[in-house]
Order: sequence, then C-alpha cells, then structure tokens
Amino acid sequence: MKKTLLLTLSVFTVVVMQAQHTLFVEPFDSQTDLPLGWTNLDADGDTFMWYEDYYDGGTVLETYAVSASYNEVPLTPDNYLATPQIDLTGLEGPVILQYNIGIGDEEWPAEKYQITLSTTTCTAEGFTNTLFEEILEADAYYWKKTQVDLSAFIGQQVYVAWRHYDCTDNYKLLLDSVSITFPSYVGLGENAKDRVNIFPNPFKDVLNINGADVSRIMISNILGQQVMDAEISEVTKLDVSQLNHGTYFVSIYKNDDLIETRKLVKR
Ligand SMILES: [Ca+2]
Ligand SMILES: [Ca+2]
Repeated sequence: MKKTLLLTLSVFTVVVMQAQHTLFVEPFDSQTDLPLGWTNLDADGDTFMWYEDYYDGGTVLETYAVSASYNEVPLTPDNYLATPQIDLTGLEGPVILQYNIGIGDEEWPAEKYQITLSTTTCTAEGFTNTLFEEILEADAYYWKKTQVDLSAFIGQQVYVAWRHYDCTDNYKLLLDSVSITFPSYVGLGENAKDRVNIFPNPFKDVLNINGADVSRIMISNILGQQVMDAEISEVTKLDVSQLNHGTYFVSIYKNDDLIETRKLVKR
C-alpha cells in the first residue's frame, strides 16, 4: 500500500517538472467584439464573417467566435479568423496549438474548417500551409477539444487561421479557448528560464507579453515620458492602440524589480 502511494507521488513530481510554458492564450471573453489584434477575412466576399457571440445559460456563460453557413438562407462561407503574429523563435518542441471547436446545431453538424498557417502576410493568399482539416459531426456540439502540432514552424513568425469553408446550409461553426504551449526554450540554462517574450516588434494595436513572474510593464516614449504603466500576469495582451507611431522603451518588472528595458517600435 505504501509503495503504491510513493510511486504515485514520484510520477506526479515528474509531471510538475515538465510543466508547459504558455506562449499564447485567447478566451474570446468580450461577448461582443473579436479580440484585438486578430484578423477577420471574408474571402468569399458575401459580407458574412467571423464574429464574437455568447450563450448565457444562467449558471453557464459561454463566449466564443462564430462563423455561419446558414443565416436565414444558406451561405457558402470562406471565412478566415487569424491570430496576431506569433513568435515561434527560440522554442523547443513540441509546440502545441489547442482549441475548442463546436457546432451550433447537432442536427446540422457538417461544418468544414481547416487550420492553416502563414509565415508571410496575414491574407488569404498568405495562408498556404494547411496543417489540419475536418468535417465536424454531431459530437462537436459544445465542444470538441482539438490539438495541432506547430513544431514544424519553430524559428518563424507565424499567423494561425481557422478557415471555415467548403460547406453550406448547416448552421454555425464555433471557436473558443485557443492556447499555444511548449515545454522549454532552446538551451534551457541560467537565463533562458527568465526570458520574457514581447511581440510583435514592430507592433500595432496589441503587445503580447509572456514570461514567468512578470508583474508590471512600464512604457516610455523617446522623450522619457511614461505613457503606460500596467500590472500584468504571466501571459498578457496589452491594448496599445492609443499610442502614437514611434519608438518606445518597454520596461519589464518581475515582483517589483526592474529586469530589463527593451526598445520597440509602433508602426
Ligand atoms: Ca463570407
Ligand atoms: Ca470563451
């Protein structure tokens, strides 16, 4: 009896040691607007695109992104929803994309989508790397957890898109709980575990900040004037849409200690 308990404990310890780092998360929790920094492409040109929606069941609140293949009349969607640019440099694999996919009506399930990736532009033409595709069935009714391996793209800057296409006259495709995780940085040593990822650079409306123990981000302009001071957690998206174009100094604090300052450009 005691031996069994010890074995269980040691297995548990190993699992903790191999904890994953989170590179990117998106819970789609606004209920009304798609998240900042994401790109919504209407490749079929019918003006129907991805949008943010929610279901309030009283005790359960679901928030997600939606693309329809039926809206009073049948639609023939070719709609892309793409992440902000994600920096896959300096990571060790496997880099795993995880998300929840769903359908709006289990009697009309046959939504088709693909996971496609661009290493160039965030346009329909840029998404040339199809990693996964499927036609959903009734078991995707609220929700089907799905994983796709992005490790082949380590070392690159990528956009990941959910493309809803090649289907018609079902109901809705739903997307929620997107995350990208990886086990460690390349050459995990003295400094690697302290590394903080801030991307993209140049940036536009959103700065993604990922790093253990990061507690605060302070941004100053080229004149040394403070323009933002934000308390953050390990994985944060900062809304920097109100900053003017130009050069900024981003100071990173861990537990109230200034760790480093980086120069970034807003375009
Ligand atoms: Ca469309
Ligand atoms: Ca959600």
